[in-house]
Amino acid sequence: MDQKQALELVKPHLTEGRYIHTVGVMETAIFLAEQYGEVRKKAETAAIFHDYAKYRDKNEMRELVKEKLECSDILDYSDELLHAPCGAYFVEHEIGITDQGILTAIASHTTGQPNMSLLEKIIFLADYIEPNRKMPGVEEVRELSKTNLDLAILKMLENTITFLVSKRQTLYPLTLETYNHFVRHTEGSFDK
Ligand code: DGI
Ligand code: FE
Ligand code: FE
Repeated sequence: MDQKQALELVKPHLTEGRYIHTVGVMETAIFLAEQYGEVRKKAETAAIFHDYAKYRDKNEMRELVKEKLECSDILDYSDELLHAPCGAYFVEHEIGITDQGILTAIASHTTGQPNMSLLEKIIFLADYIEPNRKMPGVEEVRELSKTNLDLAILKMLENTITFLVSKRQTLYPLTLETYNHFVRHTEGSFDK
């Protein structure tokens, strides 16, 4: 499947704005793949399909999580979390993508997880820093991404968690475990 075909497959599942975001994630992920030594095509495919389930029916996704996925704890947290693991499932079963590395990168793109692969890190970060994103602090993360993927991810997690706390949202434990991992893992690399 070439890039154009993949984009045509995802397009009907997205709004116009979300499609523009997806193209931004794709371009950013390809750039990061080339910089950090990931296979370009894997980054491209994972990025194109990362938000495949963004607008799926929430009840359909809840049922899928209950019956088929190993993350039923997400049902106690924000519905925003559903589209990542459910997206990986739908992309496998509806699009026919079988590469486990790509499927895992889609599944973990909202919360991250400790010990992410390079591909997972690239998709997690590209989703946050793609050119259409305007959240406060994004520019600092873009700058860090040029030199240190892990520090960029730590800053991004700080921003996301701070944002969620400011909205008094619950924090999914895996989001916090990811944050803890990157704090430990980058210790010593920040100028204090
Ligand atoms: O799908 P996108 O909008 O491109 O981005 P995303 O998949 O990273 O995130 C969707 C939302 O999920 C975003 O607003 C932040 C939120 N989120 C991430 N971790 C948590 C969370 N929301 C809650 N309530 N708890 C979390 O731990
Ligand atoms: Fe998403
Ligand atoms: Fe996204």
